[in-house]
Parts: sequence; C-alpha cells; structure tokens
Amino acid sequence: MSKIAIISDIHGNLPALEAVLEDIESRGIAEIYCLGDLVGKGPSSDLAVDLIRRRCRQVVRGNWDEFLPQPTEFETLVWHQNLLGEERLEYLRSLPFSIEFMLSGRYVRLFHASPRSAFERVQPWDDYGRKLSLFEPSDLSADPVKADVAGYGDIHNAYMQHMDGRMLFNAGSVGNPLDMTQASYAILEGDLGERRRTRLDLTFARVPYDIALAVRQAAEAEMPELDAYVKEIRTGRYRGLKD
Ligand SMILES: [Mn+2]
Repeated sequence: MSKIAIISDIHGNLPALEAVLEDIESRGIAEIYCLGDLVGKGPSSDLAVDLIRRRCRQVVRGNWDEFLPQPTEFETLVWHQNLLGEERLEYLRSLPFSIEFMLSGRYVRLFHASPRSAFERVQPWDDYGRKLSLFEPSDLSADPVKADVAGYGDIHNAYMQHMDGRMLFNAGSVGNPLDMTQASYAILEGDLGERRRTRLDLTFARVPYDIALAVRQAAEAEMPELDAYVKEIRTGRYRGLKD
C-alpha cells in the first residue's frame, strides 16, 4: 500500500508547515502532494515555497499562486512579491493545474478549488449538484474522464462526502484553517497504479502547532493585514464573517 500525504493552503505560515511535515514524517510517509496556495496571508511565503519545493513530489497552483505573480499596485500583494523575489514567482507561474493517477482501481483527480478553475469556490454546505460537478473533467484535465475520487483545498474546511459511488474530500488548510485552529491535512492510502478495486483509505490529520510563534513571526515581519491574519489563526474564523 502507498501512503500519500495531501497538504494545502500553507499561506506562508512556517510553524504550521513545519509541524505538519514533522507529523507526516513521524507516520513514515515519504510521498507528499501539495494542492496550492503556498503563499500570501502569512509572513513567510518565501520560506514556505522553499520548503514545499524540497519536500513535495507534486504541487498544483492555487488562486494565490496564480494571481500573486501578476503585476499589481496593491500594497499587500507587492509586499509578498518583494519577499518572494522573481525566481520563486517564476516557480509559482510554472505550477501545473491538477494531479491525476490511479489508486486502488479509482481515478483520482486532485486540484486546488475545482477541476475548472483555481478560483471557483465550493463549500461543504453548497448544493449537491455543485459538489457533484467536482468529479467532472475539464479542458485543464490530464485525462477527460470523470474522477472516482476528487480532492481539493481552497476553502480551508476539511470534509469528506461519498456521493453517487464516488468520494469527494477537502484536505483543509495547513496554515490558515477556518474550521478549527489546528493545522489540517489528509492521507490517501491505497495501491498506486492498480486497476482492480482494492482497499482505499482516507485519513484526516489535525496537528497542533505553535500559534503564538506564528503570531510573533507575523508581527516581527511587519506584514500587511497583520490583525486580520492573527485573528484568523487564533480563532479559525474567516475574516470576512460578521461577528
Ligand atoms: Mn487558500
């Protein structure tokens, strides 16, 4: 059986990423896939990119990875661009859209937000048909087949649902979880490349990390939108919600 750790939405939160990588290592898992949003929001986009490049076998692009390298006058984005530097921005531009493979007789497709766009947001409480559409291929897919297992990030809310004989899951967020304050990731376990339907497991891991350290690093970096970030990682509540 192969074990694949699936991490997503690091958003420059280094203490959270380090805690998750340590947790993955402690389980003896060597294979790590990343579903995007390495950068933005937190203070350490540069170090997050460097660590992800070293440790992840495959990485797809998230919405932040897609828009952050583009020319902008927004102060917040320019701050993150300057931190990253041109070489890392070029790396973000080069990221592929999806990861697709056979596992225990299922066609698995992993992407950031939807099979159609890194910007299409689908929440666990959204309409059934809207969630079913996440199994569909698009022009951006490697193979034009309907997925048996679809996995994504983007919403910072971990969940799994069996639908129509298929399995949909969200890995949650490493660095900016919005369902609880612990870092989130998923583990897929099955027979890689196997065409017969054999055992397939999905595990969700939640990892406590040093939130006080993450807050200190953000304050010391004098990063933009510090208060909103600190509130989010301390409470797990999205900054756009009304109190
Ligand atoms: Mn994100």
